[in-house]
Amino acid sequence: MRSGNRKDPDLTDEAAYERARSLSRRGMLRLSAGAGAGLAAGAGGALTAAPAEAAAGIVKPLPPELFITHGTNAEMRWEAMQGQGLLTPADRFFVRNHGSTPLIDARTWRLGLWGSGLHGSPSEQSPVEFSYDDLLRLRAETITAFIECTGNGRSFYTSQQGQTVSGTPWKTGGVGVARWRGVRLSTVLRLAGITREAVDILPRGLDAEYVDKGENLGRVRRPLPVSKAMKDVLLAYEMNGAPLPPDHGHPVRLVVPSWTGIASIKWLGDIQVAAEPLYSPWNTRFYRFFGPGYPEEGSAPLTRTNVKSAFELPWEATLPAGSHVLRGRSWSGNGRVRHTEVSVDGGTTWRRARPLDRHTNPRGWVRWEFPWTPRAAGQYELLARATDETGASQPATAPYNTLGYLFGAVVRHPVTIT
Ligand SMILES: Nc1nc2c(c(=O)[nH]1)N[C@H]1C(S)=C(S)[C@@H](COP(=O)(O)O)O[C@H]1N2
Ligand SMILES: [Mo]
Repeated sequence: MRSGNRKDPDLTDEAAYERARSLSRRGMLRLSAGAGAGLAAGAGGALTAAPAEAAAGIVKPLPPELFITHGTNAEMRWEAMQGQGLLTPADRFFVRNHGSTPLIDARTWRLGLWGSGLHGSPSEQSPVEFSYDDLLRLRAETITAFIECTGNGRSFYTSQQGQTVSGTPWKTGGVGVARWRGVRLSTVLRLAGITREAVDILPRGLDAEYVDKGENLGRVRRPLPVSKAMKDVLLAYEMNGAPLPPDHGHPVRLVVPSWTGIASIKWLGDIQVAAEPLYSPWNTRFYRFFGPGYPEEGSAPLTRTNVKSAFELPWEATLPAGSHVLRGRSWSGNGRVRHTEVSVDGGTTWRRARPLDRHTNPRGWVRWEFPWTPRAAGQYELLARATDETGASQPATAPYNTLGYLFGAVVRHPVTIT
């Protein structure tokens, strides 16, 4: 146990971490000075930009029957999960890129770890390094986990609630579940010499610096508390049994189970490990709740995702009259999904859907089905509402926040019966 006479809150405790992050903006700016956006010299490796012709900077094909594209991002169409098992195949896994997918050569790539939270405080210029082969030689671990964008469902703030929010107008396809194989981040942090004083890490991607409305915010990076980093985070080099594809972070990405997608930094280049709290625009100006009811500097940084559900149907769907078995999935950053209810009459009556999987993975999703014989041709709205192991459920409306994060309300799926 750490000695109890520190004046600062113990930031290795998740709750204390969240409270401490609700600092004044001035406090954050002061603390973030020096944790700058410089390049990781010594980390990195050969790096070339994806060809400009590649659709929206994404390397893999984006057939319109599998994806809806939004600028540099592509969301999965939910009918693409019809007939699939528990995993989302890589060819239809959503892509959320701040810029273009970089093409990185695993043979010259190095992961660099540095900072005041490591023994000897190695500098950014001479970090503790791991090659791809170094990581392959360490004990491998496999986890099945979803990655979900914090903005998944954002478009429903507008279409269902009439609210204006900024950001990519995702429907519910900004989520996927994969089998990730790699090395535990805790193993690498221990090998690099993490100290008992370390409170935060700052993983940083090798994609291009992110320019937001003319302002260069540096490379994509988001602080992660040591408490989470040491718990269940993976340095992943495989996705669904194959080397990580370029768009999903080749050669190595973080997989931070149950937390908002931004935590799972792709194309990982270096990790700062610090004995003091770290800040970046990705935990100060983005990925917090802003708006009425929130402090000016926003809520604490968002961590776990909320409970959601989706039907494996096109948006919008057209079905012939007769009997159907509707299928869908539910998932939650809080843990296991207990059950899902479906309404075919706009939310007046609800009945439990039948679960398809006996064992539920707290970091994955559950599949369910629901028989439905519509009485007449016409327009319907199908609703699905899941409840997770903490008792959290999906309300009729989601509390507003200006950036449209964590839309957790019931989605009204339009279906026409012909
Ligand atoms: N380096 C880097 N890492 C990143 C991002 C990025 O743009 N650059 N996007 C983040 C966001 S917002 C999400 S939701 C997930 C998406 O992962 P995927 O593209 O593999 O689905 O990656 C995260 N990691
Ligand atoms: Mo995201």
